[in-house]
Amino acid sequence: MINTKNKFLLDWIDESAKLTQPDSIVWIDGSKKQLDELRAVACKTGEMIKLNQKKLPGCYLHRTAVNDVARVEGRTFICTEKQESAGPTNNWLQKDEAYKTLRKIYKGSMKGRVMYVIPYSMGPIGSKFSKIGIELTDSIYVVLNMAIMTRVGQKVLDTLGESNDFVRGLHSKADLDEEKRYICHFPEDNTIMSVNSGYGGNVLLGKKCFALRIASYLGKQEKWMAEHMLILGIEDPKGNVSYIAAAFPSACGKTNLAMLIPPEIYASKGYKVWTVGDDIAWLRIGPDGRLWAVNPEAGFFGVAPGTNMKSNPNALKASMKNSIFTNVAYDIDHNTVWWEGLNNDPPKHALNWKGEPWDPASGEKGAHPNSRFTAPAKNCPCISSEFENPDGVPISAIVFGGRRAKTAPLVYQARNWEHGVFVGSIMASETTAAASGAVGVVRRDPMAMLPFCGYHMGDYFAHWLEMGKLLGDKAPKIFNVNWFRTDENGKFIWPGFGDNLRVLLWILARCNGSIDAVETPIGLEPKPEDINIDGLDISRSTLNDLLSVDKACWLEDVAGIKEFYKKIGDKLPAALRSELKTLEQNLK
Ligand code: OXD
Ligand code: MN
Repeated sequence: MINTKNKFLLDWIDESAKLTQPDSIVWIDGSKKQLDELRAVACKTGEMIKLNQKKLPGCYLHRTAVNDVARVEGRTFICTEKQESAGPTNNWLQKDEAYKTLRKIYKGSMKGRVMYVIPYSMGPIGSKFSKIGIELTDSIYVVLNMAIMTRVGQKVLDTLGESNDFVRGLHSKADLDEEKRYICHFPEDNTIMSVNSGYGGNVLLGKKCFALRIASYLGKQEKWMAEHMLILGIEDPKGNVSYIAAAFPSACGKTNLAMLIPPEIYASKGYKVWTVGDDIAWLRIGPDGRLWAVNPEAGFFGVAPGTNMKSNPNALKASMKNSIFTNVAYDIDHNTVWWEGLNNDPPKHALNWKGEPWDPASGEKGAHPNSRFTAPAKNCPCISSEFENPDGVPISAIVFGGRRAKTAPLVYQARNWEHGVFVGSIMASETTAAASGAVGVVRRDPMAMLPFCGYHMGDYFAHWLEMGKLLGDKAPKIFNVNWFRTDENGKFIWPGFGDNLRVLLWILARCNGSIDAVETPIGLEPKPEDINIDGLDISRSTLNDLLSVDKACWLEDVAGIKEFYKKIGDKLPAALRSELKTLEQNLK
């Protein structure tokens, strides 16, 4: 039985229950017994399917409504007193107006349903990095996913005590009406309200909503950072581990990089890679003045299609126990799951992600392209021993990246922190054929935070600059990578995947000062001979191509950056404007 005397919490639950009118209220204690009971209920109602327990122990399948399969950026709002606080890159609603609109939609939305109260911690419970949230929801699917993605239960309430310092999250599926779907954030009130969706990214409120949008705002006030970054550790043959935090827009292989498998020539020498996180990093200045990071999450919410024993065996293994699959194909004969890119052997008798009979020969997809697995981090064979460390891990390098066919070289280093913030602010990725719309269109996505920053982007850049001042000479070095350069036939030049370790090792060598670099108009690049290509099917001259800076391409990019900076407006820090000028001069 759950126990709390927290008056702020009890009053808010009371108020929310009066509004949404559930039949009953159930507190989630995080126990296996309670979660098992909820799984049984969900299987009975058809909300989940219990999969083959021999092949996939503890695993379930869930299908969302067909109109509810992805994050909805157009329906995601930052709700503040003044529009300026949300800035030009966020959808904004005046906060009192938003509350008024939402109250109407929530009214009676939980009638005939149970309201579950989920106390959760982002970050190891009790760590100085960590923050507490309470999510109220009418979805068992949300409860079970939150129990994987976060730390849930009584211990969280014990840590919260009588404090008002928690993020309030109210979620109701309501009737999944797209027109009335709202994912609203009230950073000034530590509050999130999500209604008319049942899809993970919109409803697992600990993730993008709290750990990025609300937390980025809190980080600005409290002088820390919430970033859309993976965290990985690289162990050298002597057993020393160095940590890298890296930000990439969607569809750039973040989870694969976080779980990288060292190529044989490195593995045989004793190099290892350890995963701390695959999506979000909370970063603070430690007592030693360096930047330290924790992964606030406890699980992976990974994209299923394309995940296989070659691309990411660690993620695949992590998902084979105590995991929830969402919107993948269902193998009727074996009571298991399948997705495009898992293997070349689609099931003979199957249902597609919508639950309809599906013939793989039809050319239609079995799994939705954004189908997911929710897997406990501790299942991952390469999970770091520091994953639960309440003090986090010290970050040596920050890496930005994107998908650029021609512009960005394989790797370059920023000349200093300010230049590094500039490099992050001009991040961009080109659209692929996988997404709808034109191919090769450049999308600006500074620090991969465009959809996730809970306040004005100009203030966000200023916060990065301020953190650099606080860190001084202890600041991590900043780099940019591009695994996606193509040749004249549009083929990728760099092999990517495990071989990206070759680039990460150059980065670490730069961090410990053991290697020189070459000045270029855009920053510091490796001497071609300093990237190890032993055992690769590429030549030194190809490597030269990968590192070349095409001035015409870059000048075109400068024009794109100017346009983007114009959108940011007056709040764009002068330091970034001056970095842009320097870049332009260097190129001319
Ligand atoms: C995610 C995303 O789901 O960035 O992690 O879209
Ligand atoms: Mn993400």
